[in-house]
Amino acid sequence: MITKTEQIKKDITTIARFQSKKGRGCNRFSYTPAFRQAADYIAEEMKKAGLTVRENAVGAILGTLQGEQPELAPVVSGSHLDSVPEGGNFDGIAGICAALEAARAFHDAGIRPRRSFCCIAIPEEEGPQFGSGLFGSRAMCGQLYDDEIHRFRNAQGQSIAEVLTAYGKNPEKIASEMIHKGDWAAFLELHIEQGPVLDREHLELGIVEAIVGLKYYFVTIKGISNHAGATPMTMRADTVLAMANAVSAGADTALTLGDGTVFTTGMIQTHPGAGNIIPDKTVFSIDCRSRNMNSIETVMKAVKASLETSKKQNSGLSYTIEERLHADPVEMDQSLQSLLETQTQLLHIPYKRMCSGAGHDTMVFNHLMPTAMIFVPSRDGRSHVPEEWTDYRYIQQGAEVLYQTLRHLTAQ
Ligand code: HGY
Ligand code: MN
Ligand code: MN
Repeated sequence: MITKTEQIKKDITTIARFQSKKGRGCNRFSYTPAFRQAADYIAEEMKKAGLTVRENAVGAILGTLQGEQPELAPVVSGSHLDSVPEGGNFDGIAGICAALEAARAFHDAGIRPRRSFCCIAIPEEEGPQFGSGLFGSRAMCGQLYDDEIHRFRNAQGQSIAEVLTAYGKNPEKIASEMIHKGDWAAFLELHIEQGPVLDREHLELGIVEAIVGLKYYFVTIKGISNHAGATPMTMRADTVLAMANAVSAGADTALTLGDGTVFTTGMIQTHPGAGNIIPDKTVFSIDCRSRNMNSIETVMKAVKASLETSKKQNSGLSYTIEERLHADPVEMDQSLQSLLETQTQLLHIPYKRMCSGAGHDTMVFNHLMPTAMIFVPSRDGRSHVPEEWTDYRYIQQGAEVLYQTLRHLTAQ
């Protein structure tokens, strides 16, 4: 094996030190000073591995090992550098470090590939900061919503454009730097599974066949605030009650479909937010995912029907639903999967082909090029929590499969 576990461990534990705020788990939010430190560390390591490094208009770090025929489209590998609040140290980072270790392997072996190899660290994949997700890759692929960089704002009310500018970027350059079909030959991403499958089946690697589709919404319900004690139940326009009915309708429908569709409400804001005041405004998130987009439509129909019923039963209530992220389900490239499988078998790594329930930047790049993903096990299937853990040995094995596959692809 060329790739080194100790080096991967050093990279991951070093990057884990860069935190945007104190608290449980990993808190590294795009475009904060901690994010800058992590980006600078990765850029330095890329340079040491002989890569030419640049940073693009959305703050992605791209390190390129120039091939003998630089006119050929590069093969790209990497993942995201940001974390969820109170997340883990492996989500995204494992994929960046695996791609970085592959670059070191090329360098240490003195290999100049025919086609360039590019290692990338992508910003703002997670989404909680600006209430969306996959921002870095969507910006690079021209998949932003109209005026998203000015409309989507953080908890301090700052737009993405304002935060990017404060980070030293020029958001107006995003459009001119977009990648198009043919610009990259392929995108491969190593990522922790974030679910229980590999861990439960004592396997050490997953070859992803497909990534589920997802829709993300903010629902705003407006009602009438009043005294919690003196207002009879029959005289209320209680926005939390309407939310509770809508969330139950969505979750019950997902469960009843029984096709793996999932429904989550992870963000709830009430106004004015005092325990003895009936809230006159509730904003909550809906994250719905499925391999079958019709199932997501069915779930959202049930949510809307519930909100309509609440509104009919109570003229004091009104609501709006805003779409914040849409990503179609995608299939991974068959020939890339076969290449990964061959390398995995050559290394005698116990593996299986599987579907990803989590979303990834790969699903964005998939619209413009062949893509593939390598999964490594999540202990106890946990992720997006401080307990997130993946043995470094598994990441190194995955990095070796990635490297051998990149060797093959960059020789074509
Ligand atoms: O939510 C997701 O699936 C990813 O972790 N952003
Ligand atoms: Mn991730
Ligand atoms: Mn994540």
